[in-house]
Amino acid sequence: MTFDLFDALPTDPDAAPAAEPLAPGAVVLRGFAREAGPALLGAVGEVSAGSPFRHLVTPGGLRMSVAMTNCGERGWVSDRTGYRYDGVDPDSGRPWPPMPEPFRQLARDAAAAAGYADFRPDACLINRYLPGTRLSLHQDRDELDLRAPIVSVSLGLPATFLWGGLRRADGPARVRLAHGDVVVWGGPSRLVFHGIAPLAAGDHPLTGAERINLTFRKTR
Ligand code: MD3
Ligand code: FE
Repeated sequence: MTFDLFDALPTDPDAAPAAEPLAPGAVVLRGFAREAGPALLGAVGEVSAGSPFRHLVTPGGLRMSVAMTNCGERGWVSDRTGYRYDGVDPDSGRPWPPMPEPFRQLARDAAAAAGYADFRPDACLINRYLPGTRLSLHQDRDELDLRAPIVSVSLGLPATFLWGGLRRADGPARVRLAHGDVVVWGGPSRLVFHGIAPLAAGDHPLTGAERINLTFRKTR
């Protein structure tokens, strides 16, 4: 029988997801957010009803291919004057929607599973990808406290995560991120260059032709 080996693999659906080291300080929790997926996506809908997705402009004047919104005390924004975290949504003129409780809980649990106790993010950037959308290699360094990790949650269509070294010139490694995968980026991995390859077309049962990525951040 061909499938004996596969049958022998652990398949207990209640088993805690394995924490797989990706690089020093970076831990992948495959499927960690799968159960919470529908609740998280519902909350994304509520956040984006208050602060709609928009394509920000880089300081260089380029329109970003990713559509973004935020929730929590502060949100990441970019315009001709630069990048910053802002307590006010520049489009609505009001504070960002509050961080939904399922967001807060998932970020906290994932950070704890990766060895970061008591993670309290004050910002969550929400990225929306459609087929063809990409995110070019960058570092996330607008946060004041670089000792805190960033927790990222992938929902919907799978993507190819590009992972550079600490220098932009280091060629990127590729990692597949699928629905429900959570990655905790801390320590030596906090300042790596990273991006997302152009999203392949597809149809996901929960999001259709979209990929949603949540990144939880402690910005101060
Ligand atoms: C490694 N988002 O929002 S998530 C971003 O899928 C961002 O939308 C990508 O890069 C996305 O800034 C990638 C994985 C990720 C997020 C933040 C990181 C990896 C990171 C910060 C530091 C190091
Ligand atoms: Fe990033």
